Amino acid sequence: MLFDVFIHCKDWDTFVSNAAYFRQRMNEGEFVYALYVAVIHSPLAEHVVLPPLYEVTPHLFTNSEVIEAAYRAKQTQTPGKFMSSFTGTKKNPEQRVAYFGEDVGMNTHHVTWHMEFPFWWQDTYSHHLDRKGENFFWVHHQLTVRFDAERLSNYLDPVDELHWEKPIVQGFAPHTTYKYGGQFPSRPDNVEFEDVDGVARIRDLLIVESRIRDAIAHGYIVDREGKHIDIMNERGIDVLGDIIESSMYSPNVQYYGALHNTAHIVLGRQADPHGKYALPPGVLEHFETATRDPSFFRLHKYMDNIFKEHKDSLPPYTAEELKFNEVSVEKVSIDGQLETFFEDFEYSLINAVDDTEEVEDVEISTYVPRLNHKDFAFNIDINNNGAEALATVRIFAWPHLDNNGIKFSFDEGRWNAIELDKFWVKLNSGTNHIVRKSSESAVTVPDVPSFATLFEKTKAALGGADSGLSDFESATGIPNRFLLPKGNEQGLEFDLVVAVTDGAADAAVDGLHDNTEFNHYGAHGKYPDNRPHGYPLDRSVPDERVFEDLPNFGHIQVKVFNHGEHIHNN
Ligand SMILES: [Cu+2]
Repeated sequence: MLFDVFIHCKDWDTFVSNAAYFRQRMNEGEFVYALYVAVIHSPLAEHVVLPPLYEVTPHLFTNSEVIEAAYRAKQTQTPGKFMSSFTGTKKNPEQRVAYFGEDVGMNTHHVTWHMEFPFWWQDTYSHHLDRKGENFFWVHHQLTVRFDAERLSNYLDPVDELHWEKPIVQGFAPHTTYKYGGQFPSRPDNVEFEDVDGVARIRDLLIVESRIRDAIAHGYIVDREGKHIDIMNERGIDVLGDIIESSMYSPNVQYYGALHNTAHIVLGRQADPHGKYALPPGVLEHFETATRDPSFFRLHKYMDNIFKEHKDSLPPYTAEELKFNEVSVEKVSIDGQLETFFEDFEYSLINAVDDTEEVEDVEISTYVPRLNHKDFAFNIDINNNGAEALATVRIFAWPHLDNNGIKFSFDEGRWNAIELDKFWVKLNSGTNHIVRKSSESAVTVPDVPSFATLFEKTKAALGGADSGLSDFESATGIPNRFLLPKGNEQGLEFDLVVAVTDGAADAAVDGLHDNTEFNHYGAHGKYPDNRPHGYPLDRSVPDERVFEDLPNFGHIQVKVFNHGEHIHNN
């Protein structure tokens, strides 16, 4: 309802006045959520840069131990800077990849994506969210394959999919607390699923799953009126995404249910499925905290495999469809080392503690280690024997070997491919040398400056200076720090592939080659790429010679190193 109020405001003054009024009267969490979604979508709030959520609601991003220290600092009026550590201990193998699921930037990415594409969105608010269902598949698919690459970097097996009739292998102790309402519940290892009162029975989830798998096998979805919607085409994935999430775009919620949303709640409530202990909702029930729990990735592996069933049912691309006139990729190489490291990142906890006018604020912050990578650039040499042409360049990488040291087949590899970049260029006749920097990746976003910096720059802008904040207008994307998986000491080997395809055929809007700021996940207006997400690796590849013989396709081996470097800031 609060979002409704904001989105229907007709001018800036009304919008801001309503925000100020309801800030005093609404539940804090609801207020922040409604305001953020409204700022992202309202035409009135275009160009507004939202402060990083980990500084607005720090409770959802750091440990209760750190939050307690913050309260003590405030009470005793002693400034403090506290170390946040990841939740487990070395006895838990999952701890080796906690830097991924518990990263404040990753958590922000996940919640921001869900704010760009709310499952409850209705087009009557203002506009249609183009390819929302497909985007739902793709953003979570990328999290799934990226997490597996992090696991390989740390000598862990890939994630197994969740199974309703088998125990939830990993437990989770969140060490996280609500600002109001107590600790997030914990779950021991190997819990068996139980029905959740008032939410769903496990057998209902199994039934809904089998209806979805049936639709995939049939190649069509049955809508509310009983009409068939064909999904055996490149737009099928979009309808399936709407159904599986499910969103208001689902053509038949009554029949296909809301597998993903219900699963999050059912999994999140396994600590108190019958509400006997009045425990608050689990971490899986908030977008900010969900990726902290390793079972998030089990749940999404399960969804991802349903999507795979559909993608694999579509006819593979032929060489004819994939080739691009007279264009060939001559050489692909990397400038610099693909190397990752850890660094301490500090952010303010001032909003974690309550504020009163009589009590002075003191500086309270936390720092946490986080993954980053050294700068590098892709070098791509392209030969164009035809006339000047617009081209789409798509760069992916997949681990060369699986957890048993066995080489991935092309077909397994392409499904595990991490999308590193996608951009449009104008190719001249003859040779073209393209240098694309890691910082330019369209799938990533830079870190939003701190609240304090945003205040300063805004003040300066009011005084006439350029705010210099336009890079941060959209925070929807993977943090650029996470562009590369961690890798390891010996270098984790990846297959890096570059597909150069016909830009004129791919582009859904004009002038893409001029736009280097194109936001990969952006929801406003028409999605700029006509091709399905993951193209041309989104469909099964029964014969890899189709790709290996394709002139406009480059394929090299690279290694990602991590030498244990950690840059401390204190
Ligand atoms: Cu999600």
